[in-house]
Amino acid sequence: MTTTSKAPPFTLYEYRPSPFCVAVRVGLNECQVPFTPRDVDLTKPRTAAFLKRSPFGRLPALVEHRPGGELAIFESPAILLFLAERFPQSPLGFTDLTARGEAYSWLSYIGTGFAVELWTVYCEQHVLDDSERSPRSNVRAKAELDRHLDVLDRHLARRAFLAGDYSVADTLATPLLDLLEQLKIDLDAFPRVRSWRDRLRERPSYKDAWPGEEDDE
Ligand SMILES: N[C@@H](CCC(=O)N[C@@H](CS)C(=O)NCC(=O)O)C(=O)O
Repeated sequence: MTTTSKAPPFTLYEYRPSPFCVAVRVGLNECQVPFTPRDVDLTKPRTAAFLKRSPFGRLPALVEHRPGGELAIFESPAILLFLAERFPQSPLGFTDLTARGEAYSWLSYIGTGFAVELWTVYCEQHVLDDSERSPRSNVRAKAELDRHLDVLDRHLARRAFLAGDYSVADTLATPLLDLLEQLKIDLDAFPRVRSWRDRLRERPSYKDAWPGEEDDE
């Protein structure tokens, strides 16, 4: 990655542990784009300036500083698609219309299907209090997540990545797959999902998304 003394043209507003923010860091690294990270404290009210960039106050938001002003993009799938278009020669760029169509489908599924199933199980285990939690809904949420993992496992029997070559869909999935470990979901029954996750973790873009944190326990 080339560096200059000028401030990088991109600023990433983020909450570091968020998988959606990690996905954007991975995407920026895939494109070899230098950026300035700006942590936003989720416990504090958002500033008016931030809400102009991310109207719902959520993270991540990516800002490209341009001579005539700035372009702000929110929602991690939209940011990744923007990077794919902005840096077409990068691994995120699409080779043809088929690759583009398949990547759109899988990106959409990961952002609205897989992420939601994971979040439901996460809430059952870590967010809801005892009065809201029920063993039945936990079992139901886990069974639904298992069904998704089974479909993914069968899909990955024929390909190394979700949409053929590595794409934005894999970028978004990378940190979400880390959550499976936090949720103690055993991947023995889904060996292709496990090897896909391991392939994604081996990418320098993922390793570089955690500067200085690799050795943390
Ligand atoms: N669909 C959004 C989800 C972003 C999201 O939920 N971000 C969380 C952090 S993980 C957030 O900003 N929460 C604070 C809030 O909703 O006010 C994306 O993909 O960017």
